[in-house]
This record gives sequence, structure tokens and C-alpha cells, in this order.
Amino acid sequence: MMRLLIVLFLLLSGTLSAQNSGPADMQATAETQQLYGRLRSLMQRGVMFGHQDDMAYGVGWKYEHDRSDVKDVCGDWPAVFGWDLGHLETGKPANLDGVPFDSLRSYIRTVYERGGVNSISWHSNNPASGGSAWDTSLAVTAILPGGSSYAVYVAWLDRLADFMLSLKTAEGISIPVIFRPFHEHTGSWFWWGQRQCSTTEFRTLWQFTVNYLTTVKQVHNLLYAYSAADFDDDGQYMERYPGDAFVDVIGFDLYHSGGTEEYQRLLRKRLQILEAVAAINHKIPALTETGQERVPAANWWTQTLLPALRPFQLSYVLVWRNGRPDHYYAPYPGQVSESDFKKFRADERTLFLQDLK
Ligand code: BMA
Repeated sequence: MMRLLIVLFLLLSGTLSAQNSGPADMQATAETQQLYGRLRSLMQRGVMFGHQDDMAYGVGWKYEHDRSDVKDVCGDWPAVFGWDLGHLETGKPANLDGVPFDSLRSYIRTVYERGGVNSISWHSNNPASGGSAWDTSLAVTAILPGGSSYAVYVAWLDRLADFMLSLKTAEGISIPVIFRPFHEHTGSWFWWGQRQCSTTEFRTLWQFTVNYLTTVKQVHNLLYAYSAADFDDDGQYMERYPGDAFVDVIGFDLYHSGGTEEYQRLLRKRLQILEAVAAINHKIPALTETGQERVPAANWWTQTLLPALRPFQLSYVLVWRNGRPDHYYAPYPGQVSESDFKKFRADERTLFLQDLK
């Protein structure tokens, strides 16, 4: 009798349903459910390595067939590939970093067909001002239903939905991807940031966006990632959380830009919070962006990053793009951390593309 009451209580309070649930989108395609299940099971084996724009360009090259700085260094592809849709909303043919959307579509397909994972962020322009993602003039109130820029935002979501719906295999199967909108929202450098909107507005923006994509546009190939910037405790981390029904992956972005010990301390502290929150809310934890620009520390991979990650169970860790000779986060042949990266690749805790087979 007591047990029955407990189960009844859990069911009513939503704990059980959340525990048993797959993706937040109840109508997620079979392949999206499969991606969700894979993220969960792979986490038991190790942490997947990810790299932004890996297949598109590297230090000293651009748009060469099947090339990757990561592969040039260690002989294997990342397991997770990050991409960005910034400027898609404007109707331009290429994203904010110059990558044509047609190429993005084909990279995403290649990754999926090889068994890798795609994650997509969106440095969307400011829909109220037309400025960049970094234009922090107020926009969120204006784009919510009833606001003066609502029509603009909805038109942008239509373009976003068209792109997501266009992600298909040769057989016409919808390719599942992780979608990571409104990232680093605990910072105030994007128009959706902490000081640019209230908690309620941020949550409403998130919920509206997910509902519009799933219900109006019938986009069902997305897992949703909530990814913060700085935070000190679980309360701060969860302050703008839109709810379990709107999120699959939870994470944060943290770069190594100051001292090594400080980076490791913050990384450990935040991963600990993330792990606890992920367990309570039954979400998939990930370090959604990290890295040391130009990787000047020759042992960065095995002596700085890996020791900080080791105590935790994480789905993936993604380093940012190899965009310029002064702005890269993965090694390339001849780069000072090259041999350490090979050790990182060989470590049994890390998963690269071949490890997913
Ligand atoms: C930033 C930098 C920018 C880039 C943006 C979106 O961190 O890499 O150069 O435009 O991300 O990819």
C-alpha cells in the first residue's frame, strides 16, 4: 500500500514520467529518440570530444574535401561537430563566419552518416535592431507575442525551421541534431543575455521558440540544449531554466583565458553543480564550449583539461573553432600541443568518431 502511494505520488509530481521520458519533444522522430538514447549510453563509456566547424576549415585552409585539423593531428575525427546558424535568419547564403549554409547542410549529413553527433548554436542577429548577436539593445520584449518585432522573429524562426527540416539523409530521413539556442544567457553580451531580459521573458522566449518549432513548423528532429556562461551555484544556474519539458542537454561554456588553476577550479566547481542538476532533472550534461585560445600550453589536453574532467560523467566537451592563426582551439600539425593531443585521443576516457562505432 505504502509503495503504491509513493509511486502514485511520484507519477503525480512528474518525477517518474520525467525519469522515463525520452526527448523533450514528445513527437521527436525515431532517429532523434535514438540520438537521445545514444547520448545517454555513450556517457557511460566516456566523454565525446567535439570541435566547432571542424570539417569546414582549419588554420591555414578552408573548404577542402574531408579535411580536419583534428584528423590531421590524431588520425581520427571528433565525435561531436559544432556548427552555427548565425545569419541564416537574414536570408544570407553563408553564416556569420562565412560558411555557406549549403555546405553546412552537407557537413551535417556526412557527420550523421559516419555516426557522429551534430550540435548547432545560433548567433542570431538582434531581431529588434537588425544589429549583430552582440548588439545588446533590448529585443526580447519586442519579439514575444504582441511585441513590435514579433513578426520579424517569427519570420526568422520560419527560416530556421526550413533549415532544420532540410537536414535529410540520401534516403530522406530527417537528421537529428542538438540545437543550442540563446547560449551563455547568464552573461550579458548577447541580446538574450541576463541584463537584456527578465527571467520570465527569457523562459517565455525559450518556450515560445520550442513550441513554435515543434507545433507550428512540425520540426521533430531536435534535442534542445540549455547552456549557460558563468554561475556560482545551482540556483543561479537554474534561474532561467525553461523547464524539463523544453530541454534535453544541459551545459555551460567556460574558457581558459586566465590562470590554469583558476580555470580548473571553476571547471570542477561548475561540473559538480551541473552533474547534480542533471541527475535531479534527468538531463544530459555537457561542457558545451571550452578551450584555450591558440593552446599555448603544450600539455593542455592531458594536464589541464583531462584532470578537471576526470571525476565527472559528461556527454561531451566541445572546443571552439580554428578560425584564424590567432584564434583557434584545436591543434593542427606542428602546433605546440600536437603530441599531447594524441595522448588525449588515446586516453580511454575520451571518445572520438572511431570510438562510437
Ligand atoms: C566567437 C568567435 C567569432 C565568431 C563567433 C561565432 O567566439 O569565434 O569569431 O564569429 O564565435 O562563431
